Amino acid sequence: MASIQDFSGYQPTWCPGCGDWGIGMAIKKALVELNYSPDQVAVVFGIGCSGNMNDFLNAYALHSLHGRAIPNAIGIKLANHKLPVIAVVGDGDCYGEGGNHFIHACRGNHDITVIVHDNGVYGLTTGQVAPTANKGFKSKSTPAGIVEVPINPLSLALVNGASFVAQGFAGDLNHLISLIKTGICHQGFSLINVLQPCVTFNKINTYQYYLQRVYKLDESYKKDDFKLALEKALQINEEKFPLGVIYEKKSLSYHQQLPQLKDNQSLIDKERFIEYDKLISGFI
Ligand SMILES: Cc1ncc(C[n+]2csc(CCOP(=O)(O)OP(=O)(O)O)c2C)c(N)n1
Ligand code: SF4
Ligand SMILES: [Mg+2]
Repeated sequence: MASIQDFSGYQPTWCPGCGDWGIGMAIKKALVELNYSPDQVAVVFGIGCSGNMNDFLNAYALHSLHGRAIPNAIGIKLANHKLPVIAVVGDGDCYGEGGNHFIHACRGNHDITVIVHDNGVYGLTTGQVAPTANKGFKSKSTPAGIVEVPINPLSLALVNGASFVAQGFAGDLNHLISLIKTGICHQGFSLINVLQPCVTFNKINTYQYYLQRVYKLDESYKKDDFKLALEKALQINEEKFPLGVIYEKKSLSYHQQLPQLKDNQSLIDKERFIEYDKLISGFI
């Protein structure tokens, strides 16, 4: 069985106290507890402090372009659908620059797990405003306060057809590990939006801020009730943050409906894809 050490790459360079430390550890622990070894999972990273985890996590990894982690993750999944595929992204990356990809991954029910570091800022580029920041948030790029209203990631995913929507907190490791494990095991698109304090550039959404506003959904919560899920998602707008699986439904994922994969043989194992030169010879 693999250990945390097997999944560990270089020593992280995140600021001391950053929520990314908790998320990084939660991902490693979830993979260990699911009994994977580093060669049995693919992880695609966006660009950002979140994306820097590419160097700190040992697995089959791809450090993609800013905003383009999701289409790369989908490509990997379609080529080798038996491999669990995770995308680790920032809120700027996923809901800003790559917002279009996020919407289409939800409606396609692509079987990937998207873990978003929701910190309200562009951390790596030193604190410009991200689309999850509250209206009026002052940053280097919005010295007078941001004019737009924030994106609500949970409701965005829900109304676009995501079959698994969850929210975690970087300050609650055990709960986050369990959410990540459930998300990876879910068949279809899974979003785990993680509230992540950026201790350097966001002095509003701190650990204290979240500790006063998060609450856990209890056992009696009905995860398959879409209207209730939407209600919970909209609570974010009132600065109340439900933690847990907000919505979960069973439905066929994208690759399960592809005629090319009906025989369940991975594309990379099919004869015509092995002879790649032959495949492209007609185009050159
Ligand atoms: C196409 C493109 N645009 C802009 C950048 C510059 N850039 C790098 S990281 C980043 C912001 C990252 O913010 P976020 O996705 O929220 O991640 P965080 O650093 O907060 O984890 C930007 C704008 C880039 N690398 N590529
Ligand atoms: S800048 Fe913010 S998000 Fe980036 S490592 Fe530092 S605390 Fe974390
Ligand atoms: Mg960010």
